[in-house]
Amino acid sequence: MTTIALPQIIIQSESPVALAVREGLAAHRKSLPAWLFYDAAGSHLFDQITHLPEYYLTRTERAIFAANASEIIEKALQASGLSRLRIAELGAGSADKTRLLLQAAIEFQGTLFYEPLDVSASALHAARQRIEHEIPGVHVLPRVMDYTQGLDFYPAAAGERRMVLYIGSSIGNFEPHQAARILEIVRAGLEPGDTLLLGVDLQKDESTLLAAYDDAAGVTARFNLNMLARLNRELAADFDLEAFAHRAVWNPTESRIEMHLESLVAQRVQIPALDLELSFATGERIHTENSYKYAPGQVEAMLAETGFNPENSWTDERGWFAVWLARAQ
Ligand code: AVI
Repeated sequence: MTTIALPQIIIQSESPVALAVREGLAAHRKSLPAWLFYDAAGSHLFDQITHLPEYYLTRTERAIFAANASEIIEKALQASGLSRLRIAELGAGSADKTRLLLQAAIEFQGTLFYEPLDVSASALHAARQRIEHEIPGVHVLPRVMDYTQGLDFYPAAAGERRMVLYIGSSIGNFEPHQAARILEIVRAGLEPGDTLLLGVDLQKDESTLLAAYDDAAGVTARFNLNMLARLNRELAADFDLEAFAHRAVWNPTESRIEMHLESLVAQRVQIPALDLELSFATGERIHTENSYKYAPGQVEAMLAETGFNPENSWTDERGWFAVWLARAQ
């Protein structure tokens, strides 16, 4: 009897985490993408960051909404010729500050459809339960989606205008060309007259910025180092967290805070799941995040270039953070 040897097909498929780590750490200048921060432990640490005294961003944006939510909703409806809003939110997460806007919209129109979009189904589920419980009249329609790859909203009903929230300065974590691309994606999902509410952290003195990204209690350091802890957990890597230090640096040329993890000694690290051995020199860094700080004119130019008319903006008394209401042209 003849035996026929069948060709062996080996399918190699790496997870998004494995692919990102291989690409970032095998490079000459080592880096890891900022989305790797947000596993369960990292999301919890980020939540702690938002309550730190030095991290002014969340508190300042919330104060802008607390003072101006009704006016924001009124302006979004104005000039639209339509009488009702439906609100979508990109990267909604816990949707905490959003409540102020949802509450204001309910006061105008009694009921509201709210479509939070996020990559985390569990964060969306929790936000839905909380919001429907806390703000009667809001119907939450969660969508699990990576908005950087494209957008797909539920259709608006007749007489409804859409308002998309992109708040928290999330746009600041993208390179300016990627940020513009995201605004183009949002614009493509809107009808003329719909609006975008964009929250952006502004340029300010270096010491305020450095303190916000290197707090005295060390929470941001733990957030940054959690990225290595995550690789230890998920890829069986052997990063020694004591042998790396958190560094926050202001880059004035690019107008951004950079976060890095600096190797404190010459060392080797194994990542068995990737069959990878890395070597680090003393002082060598892994670049983990950029957080761009914009001037108001730059934001308005980017909005105009991507098909929006920046109609109104609100800021705090120190001019540290600003929120734009921009209408799709
Ligand atoms: C989510 N993002 C707007 C934060 C920021 O300020 O860039 C992430 C962060 N990184 C360190 N602290 C907070």
